[in-house]
Amino acid sequence: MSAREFNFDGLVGPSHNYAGLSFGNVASFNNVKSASNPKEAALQGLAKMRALAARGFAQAVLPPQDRPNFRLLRSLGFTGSDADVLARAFKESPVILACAYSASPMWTANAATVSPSRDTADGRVHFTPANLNNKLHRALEHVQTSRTLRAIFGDERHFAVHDTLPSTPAFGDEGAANHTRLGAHHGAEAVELFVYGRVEFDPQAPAPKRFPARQTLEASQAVARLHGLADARTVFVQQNPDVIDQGVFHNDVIAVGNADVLFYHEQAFADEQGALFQLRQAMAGVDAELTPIRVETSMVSVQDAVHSYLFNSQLLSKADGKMALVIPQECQENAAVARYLEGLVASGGKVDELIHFDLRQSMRNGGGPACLRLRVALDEREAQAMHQGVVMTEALYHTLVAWVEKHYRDRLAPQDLADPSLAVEVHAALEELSRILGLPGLYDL
Ligand code: SUG
Repeated sequence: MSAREFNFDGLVGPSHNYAGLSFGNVASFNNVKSASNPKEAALQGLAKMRALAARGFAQAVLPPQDRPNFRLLRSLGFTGSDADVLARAFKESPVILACAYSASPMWTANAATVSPSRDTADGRVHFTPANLNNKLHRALEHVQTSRTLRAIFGDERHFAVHDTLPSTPAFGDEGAANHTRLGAHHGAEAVELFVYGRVEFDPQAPAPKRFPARQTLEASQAVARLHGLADARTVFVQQNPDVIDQGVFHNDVIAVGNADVLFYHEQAFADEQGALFQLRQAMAGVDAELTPIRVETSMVSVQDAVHSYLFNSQLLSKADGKMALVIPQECQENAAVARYLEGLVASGGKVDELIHFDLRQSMRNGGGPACLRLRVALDEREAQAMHQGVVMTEALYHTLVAWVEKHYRDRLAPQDLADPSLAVEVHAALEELSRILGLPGLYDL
């Protein structure tokens, strides 16, 4: 049966701000404490969704999460009324308050790992929400993410939403940002590639020295087991620890796959030749041939890749068999990257089109086009079985733009997180959003 790849983009929440919470993520660190514009951030994300939906790509939206997370604040000893909790947290630990307020669920590539039904033993689509346990602000996400995925993919004849892995360093799991499928096309059986940063139970295995490796081999293996993936069609490869130390905190900052194409930087993997060999062998088993697009350091340095987010792009299959590369506008502002891209589309290869977006608000926290989307390949029956209210249409786009215009602020500075009315505004916005999306009870408000 044919299948389409839906991109579920995260709708940026009303508390989007720059708190410098992600050690190892260069952009997050560099923009700490600058003022954000949540309204602009949400509109930039919606513009991307609308444009891609209008081009005929299957597009849906994942809603933001309730913030601040009062459960976290209360569990850490901030007591009293909601206003008291906020005031005390701001005074005693503004960084914890920022964690409770983070709009990080917008980066839905980290929401879960998804295996389409063609790959799994029981023929259902499997989801494992990521525990994101490397960072406090992100470790909060999986509770609502699980609830949201179960609301959208509730039909157990077609979908299985697993519990997250144990939230402990051995099972650090960052979801689809370290996972991709390679095969002939979206509807075909494919090889699932898991890229990990370190190995918990092998202290001899190479690991980064400066910045954390967020994904473990043990976590990737557990997800593959839970999803019932065949060994012969599952490949685990290690990310190059040196690039993690240069700011490549997820594999999707240095590589992206789509259908038979793997677009990657020559320094992406610890053992490039070994990775290609394993992939080619596994892909032979699904009658597909790998098309590598390898970018050399002499053309684009790791630093240029990290600053432009060249590889945090979406590779999208078009009806004519070619692919479009969805890039952030920063790629055109970087001379080496712009030159490389010009050559790429002129080369006569699979990628023959560039689609660029202004995603500056998200980019300033280290989130490019690919961070903002979770890929879910669905056949026609599965696409019908999921909740329909999240599918991006022209009508939904306009409704959401009006909703953003009504509820979002256009400036959030660090001290604004202490303002008790912000919490009230976020609540009101989400209550209305759950109605718009036809998901009553989505939040525990
Ligand atoms: O986890 N930034 C996110 C960016 C996630 C990007 N996702 C992918 N590469 N798939 C992170 O580092 C910054 C939040 C702050 O500093 O306020 C943040 O969480």
